[in-house]
Amino acid sequence: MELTLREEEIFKEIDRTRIPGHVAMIMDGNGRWARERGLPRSAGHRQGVETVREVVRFSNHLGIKVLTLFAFSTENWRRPPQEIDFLMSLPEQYLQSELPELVRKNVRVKLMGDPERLPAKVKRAIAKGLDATAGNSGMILNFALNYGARMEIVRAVQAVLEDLQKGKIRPAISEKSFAAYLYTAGLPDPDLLIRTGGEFRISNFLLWQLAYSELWFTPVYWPDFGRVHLLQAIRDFQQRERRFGRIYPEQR
Ligand code: V07
Repeated sequence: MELTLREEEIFKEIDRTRIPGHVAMIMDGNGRWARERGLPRSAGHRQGVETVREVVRFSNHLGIKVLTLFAFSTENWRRPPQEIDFLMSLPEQYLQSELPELVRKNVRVKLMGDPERLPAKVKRAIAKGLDATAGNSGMILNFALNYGARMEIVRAVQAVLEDLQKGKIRPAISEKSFAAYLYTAGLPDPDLLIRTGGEFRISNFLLWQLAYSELWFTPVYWPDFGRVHLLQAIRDFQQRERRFGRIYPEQR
């Protein structure tokens, strides 16, 4: 993969043996990106999909094992119907163009969130993506779609109660046994959360799983997010990690 000079510069500062295993992203700023250009919000979302293509490719290239992208929250249903319609065309659009490459590059597509409310065409497109990549063993590309962390936790508790009532489990729960009821069962917790678009919030994303994650925020709007920014985030992540738990960082 050909890197620009600026990308190369940051890449040199990165320890390739300590790439974060799981990176999660809140892809914010599409609407503002569009408004500042006098374009409809849909133009921002369309450009946002371009960024997803680029980020997925580059994450895989860097050796990231799990990439989790917050595509649509349970709160996003409050947006105008026209915008929701457009957003709901994006999973199909993305998979239509990218699925062959994902299959070829051994990427496994996963979904987290409640599929119930999703339009049938979205469910079909995603089922096809899950199916076509189910046997892949490389990077896991995890799309959070109709996802909300509190809902995830409440559903997990409901499932625990159900298993308890059926006599499948004893009335005891640990962090580990509880985590098995979350959408992320079997996946490592995110090492790094990236949020674009300038807000400093978690916005009901992965509340349980982010307990020990490094958080990285940038004012850059998602459509403008690129390889340079991902490299910066990873470099900063590694510098923070090197200080982790140490009293005197200058003593090596
Ligand atoms: C969406 C593009 C990225 C910026 C944030 C909002 C708009 C990719 C997907 C997607 C989802 C599932 C899947 C394959 C692709 C997507 C929505 C919005 C709803 F299996 N981007 N993207 N889905 N945006």
